[in-house]
Amino acid sequence: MAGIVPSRRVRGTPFTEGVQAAGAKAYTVYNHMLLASYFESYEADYRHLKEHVQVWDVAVERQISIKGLDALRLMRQMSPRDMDKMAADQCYYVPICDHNGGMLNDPVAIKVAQDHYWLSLADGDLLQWALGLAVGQGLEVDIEEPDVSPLAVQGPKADDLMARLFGDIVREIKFFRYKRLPFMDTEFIVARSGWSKQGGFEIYVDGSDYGMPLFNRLMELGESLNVRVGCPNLIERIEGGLLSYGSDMRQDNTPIEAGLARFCNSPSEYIGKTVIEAQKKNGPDRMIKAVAIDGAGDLPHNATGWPVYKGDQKVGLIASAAWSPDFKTNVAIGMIDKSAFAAGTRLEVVTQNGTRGATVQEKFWI
Ligand code: THG
Repeated sequence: MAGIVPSRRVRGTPFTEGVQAAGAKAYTVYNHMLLASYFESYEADYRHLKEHVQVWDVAVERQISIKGLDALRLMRQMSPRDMDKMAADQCYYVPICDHNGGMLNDPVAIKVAQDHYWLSLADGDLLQWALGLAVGQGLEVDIEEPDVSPLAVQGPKADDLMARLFGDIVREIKFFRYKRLPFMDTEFIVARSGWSKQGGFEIYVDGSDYGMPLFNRLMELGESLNVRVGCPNLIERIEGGLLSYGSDMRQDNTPIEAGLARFCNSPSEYIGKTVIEAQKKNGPDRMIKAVAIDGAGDLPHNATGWPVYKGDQKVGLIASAAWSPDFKTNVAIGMIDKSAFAAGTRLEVVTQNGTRGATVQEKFWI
């Protein structure tokens, strides 16, 4: 494929200079911004991520800031998760839905203060939904996209690298909790989170000018830990069942279908609740499943989603698939109809390079 031309619409990030210099070989566009897809290769990046530590430019995880007297009220309306249980230093993975329970996004919510939340977005223009709800109801909140760009530090040596920069206090940060830690003349929210199952942190870099100084400092301090610039890895995230909004699930899926029922526990009258509660009770008609696809690791690129059949019946779609060097199979994420989603069910996956057998798995690999 040809290259991508950055512009005001297809934005670079505060770290793009570092990502370019590190030799990103391909980019995708996410929230109108550049996101690297791989550096050496998907497999080489994967191996390194699982053994060492990587610094990821995930500035594409844009924040919506919701601040003011009615911030909690708006969050209660938008979130199927019980926002009243959220601790002052907590982050919540929250599916956000329309009135039919259709997913609009699956951000990480960060409680910045009692009257201030950030929603760290997946790919989609959720700011317009939040603004519409606020303006339409005359809520007392300010809603904006602040100049905040997450930088992730992921991998088994993430604690060691982060401790070199911020001190041993980072080791005390619990999963999906944060601390405010100093850098230069400012401080950042540093959370134990990130889009891999290898462990690590996300630094919410508040102020673009701090981007490259922080990036360079991490690369310097991590040299003896074999740090590399990386990015969310297709293979590792499929093994871990980390869903990609827009690919694995969309507005025509509910969070129950997406396997996110455990995040739908709010007692408030949030938007989409009727449909979501009914599906929790009766079970969804289709669901996200781990699927192992037969054959060698020579699947073509999956740009459109591959239809899945059981006999001559179309029973679903696979939007994410990759060869897993560790599990020695093609790992995939499918949205599969109830008639075919029991573990062990044999399926046929139609790729642009031919049809492959596949098996529904009990659970994801990691
Ligand atoms: N971090 C931040 N923002 C993000 C992402 C992130 N925005 C975009 C995208 N990722 C949103 N999607 C997800 C999907 C999964 C998770 C986080 C964000 C995730 N899930 C854990 C899991 O499934 O194992 C568990 C979450 C939990 O138990 O609360 O981490 O990565 N800032």
